[in-house]
Amino acid sequence: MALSKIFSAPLLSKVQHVAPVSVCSRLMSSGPDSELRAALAAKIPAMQNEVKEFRKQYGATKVGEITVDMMYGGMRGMKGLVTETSVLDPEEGIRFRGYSIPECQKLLPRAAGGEEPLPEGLFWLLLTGEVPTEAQVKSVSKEWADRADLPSHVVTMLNNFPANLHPMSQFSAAITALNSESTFARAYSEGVHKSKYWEYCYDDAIALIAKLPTVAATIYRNLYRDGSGIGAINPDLDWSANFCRMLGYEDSQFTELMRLYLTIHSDHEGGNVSAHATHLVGSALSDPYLSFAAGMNGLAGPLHGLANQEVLVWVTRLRQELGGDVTKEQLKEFIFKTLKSGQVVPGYGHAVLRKTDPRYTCQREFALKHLPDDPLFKLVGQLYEVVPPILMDTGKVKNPWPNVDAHSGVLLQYYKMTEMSYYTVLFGVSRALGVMASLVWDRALGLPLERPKSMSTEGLKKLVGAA
Ligand code: AMX
Repeated sequence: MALSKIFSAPLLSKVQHVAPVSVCSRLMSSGPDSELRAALAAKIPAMQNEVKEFRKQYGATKVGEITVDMMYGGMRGMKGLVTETSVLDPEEGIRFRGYSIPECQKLLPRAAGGEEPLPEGLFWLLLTGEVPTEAQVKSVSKEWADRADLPSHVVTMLNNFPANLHPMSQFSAAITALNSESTFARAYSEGVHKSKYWEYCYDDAIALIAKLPTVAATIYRNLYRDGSGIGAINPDLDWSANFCRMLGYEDSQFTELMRLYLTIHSDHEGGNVSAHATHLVGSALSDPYLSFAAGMNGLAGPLHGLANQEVLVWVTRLRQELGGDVTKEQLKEFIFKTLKSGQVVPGYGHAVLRKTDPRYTCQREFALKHLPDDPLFKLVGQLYEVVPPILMDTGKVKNPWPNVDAHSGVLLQYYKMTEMSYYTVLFGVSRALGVMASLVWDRALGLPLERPKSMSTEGLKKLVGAA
């Protein structure tokens, strides 16, 4: 079936005139009957009140000191943001609303016959702080399936990108162009009261998350499957299952991997580049599509999300140079060569973590269960033994341990998704869950325009009394 036939949704017409708020509320598709929206709405007043009271009492309390090194050093360790959805402990790793990854794997609803959590459940948890029931998760799956269609101009745009345009550029551009659908932008231009911003932000967040797999699968098919159709969305399937089908993967184990993958890449508190960029751009009241596109442009950097592509490129080069069976000594030499040429070892190190990333560990557990004898998985295990001591010996790397990106590509390769330049798009689809949940809360709490103060070196020297 031709793509143009699959996507029959009409473009929203451009609204320039000022309409009353009652018209605005009719713009939203996730109306008050949405279970998740109602659960969120019930949480907001108490949280608004809590923050108001807290600020009233402790607004002037100091939470840390800023050093000159922090200002030049990428603001490491500087506490300057409030993010509700998750907290990253340097020693333990991520907790989503207080729950570790193993706890989420245990507590969040799964698909029938599945063992991994459904990302829909994690989104509910991130947004509301509550572990949802199976029925609640199903209602989210249904809403995302119902809203997965793309406007025709986005399909046309995707179909006309040149094959040499990186998948992340295509992804980000399509997300930007999707802002034709923003009910937030429309409501704002129509003069909606700021106390209602979160409602439109929520509606956009739901629509955006629903549409991301369709965007991502269209990119995949165009680039790697000669533009063969992505097929129709099945309203009875969960978000990940529909995504896998659109990509063209029928293996139920791959779908399980995707459920895990899309859950664990979702959120990593507020300071990472993609989350921070989304939050920053959103603070200008740019709509959620524009804000998320900004986050994706950050995710596309090799020190952040593109590291999952970089790992596979690096490992592939390693195998080409050294062959299949490699000794520890050969690995060491290859790593030294990487470092000597002024490059980083991709997949290792972290700006906050000081231990092995639990997102790495849970992927390793998945591999041990499903692909214990895979040669590439074994190589990843060998690297775990060889890389950290070498990085430690440099004397400057603060965290020599592997991060999430050291493992993800190897699993994808096993299930025959070999196109490594696509991997960051998968990361991006998942990251929407965390940063969109945070953006809704940003608007619910009325967080203002973000605008920290910068200084020149001259001004800073004067401030600290330097000669
Ligand atoms: N290989 C080689 N050198 C590394 C290194 C690595 N994996 N990790 C850190 N270093 C170097 C830094 O480049 C820096 O060198 P410099 O002083 O000469 O500039 C020095 O060690 C100190 O860096 P740091 O304080 O330990 O790390 P950071 O907070 O500045 O950076 C990160 C963190 C992730 C960018 C860095 O560890 C890195 O480049 N890792 C490889 C890329 C990667 O895997 N990124 C993905 C991170 C997870 C994610 O966001 N998806």
